[in-house]
Amino acid sequence: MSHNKNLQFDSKCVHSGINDYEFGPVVPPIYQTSTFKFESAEHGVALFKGEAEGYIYTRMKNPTIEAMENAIAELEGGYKALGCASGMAAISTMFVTLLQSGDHVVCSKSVYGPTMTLLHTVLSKFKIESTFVDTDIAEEIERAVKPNTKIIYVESPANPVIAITDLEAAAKLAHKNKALFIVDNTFMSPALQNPFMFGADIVLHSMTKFLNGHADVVAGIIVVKDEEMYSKMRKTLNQLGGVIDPFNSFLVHRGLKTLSIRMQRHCENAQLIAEYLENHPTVKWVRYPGLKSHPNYQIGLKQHSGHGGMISFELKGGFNAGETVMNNAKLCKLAVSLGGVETLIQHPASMTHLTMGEEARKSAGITEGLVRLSVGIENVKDIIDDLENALKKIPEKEMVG
Ligand code: LCS
Repeated sequence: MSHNKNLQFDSKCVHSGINDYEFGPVVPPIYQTSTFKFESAEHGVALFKGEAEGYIYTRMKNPTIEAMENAIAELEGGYKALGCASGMAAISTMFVTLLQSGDHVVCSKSVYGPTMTLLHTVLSKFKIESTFVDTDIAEEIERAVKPNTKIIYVESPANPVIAITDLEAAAKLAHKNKALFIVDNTFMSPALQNPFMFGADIVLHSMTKFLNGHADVVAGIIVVKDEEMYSKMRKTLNQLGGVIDPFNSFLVHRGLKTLSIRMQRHCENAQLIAEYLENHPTVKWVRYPGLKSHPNYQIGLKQHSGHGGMISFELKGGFNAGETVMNNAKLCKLAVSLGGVETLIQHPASMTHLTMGEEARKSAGITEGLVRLSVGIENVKDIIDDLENALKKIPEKEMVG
């Protein structure tokens, strides 16, 4: 990895994690094998004892997976990374590794629905408590911290309300209370934000999104800062078993090569679309980190180098108007997920954030009329034309609200 250290970020996207392989391929081969042959019984024992370097079984380690993990660790500025079968596998493996019965978690009120549901339903069975607060207000985190708080967990920007948490302030609060600060960096990707620079202890991603970028893989990753954490996390992942497979790793690694230029286009398009929506007569409000109307616009400038591809907005006509737009958009596909090259539109209250329940949604600011756009890399004119056509279909009586 070290020869890439001095490269610029976009060059690292192309070259990180690539080793020398037999026959000299320029990309890592797909080692589509579940298991690896030992040279002898003694060699097998040495591998299991950790006295020899090598591969045993793909759930434990695989060269294709390792190549992708090393690339992402390098892009995030971490020590090592652990490829998981999904973003949720990464999140649950992280929580199970770090928490025990009696511990407490402070989590953003606005997070991907199943992350909140995991804490509420699965981890609560093991007597792990959680408090959900507006982590974009640092005082709220401070008020929620208790002597048994072990983790402060945030998404920034958060899914789906695009709330921005001051990462440096949250990290300081966590460390003052001997808790770990964990950041889900899915919405930004390492091309735009490196939470380790602001004090994060662990960075997670759903690689299903921008890292892979092509809407053809479900995967996740945990990036850690040192060997002690890596080894703890690897042991748990090995027991829980939610590892990524070699083919998906290959696809993610391929996607990474264009991460930098994709993110650049996502940002350019989303900025223009957010400004277009903010000035549209049918739109009540727009949340995008690149709009000065964002309450934490200044904090965003401090911690990310681009404003990303995710926009939320509410129409004056509320849910009914939103439904009209979603049903009439053609280029913007009506689908959940995000971060791919194609523009997607969806309704969090009835889709991605349904399991959170109405009360938790209300408290997180996920209004019934909120529409979420994952802006793709198409020509921005085509995306705006598509939205304009769909917005035109809103009946006159629903234009005001
Ligand atoms: N973290 C964030 C911020 C996410 O947006 C998602 C998925 C996850 C974690 C979980 O990752 P997965 O297991 O799906 O790879 N977000 C989704 C969304 O907003 N729509 O569909 C999935």
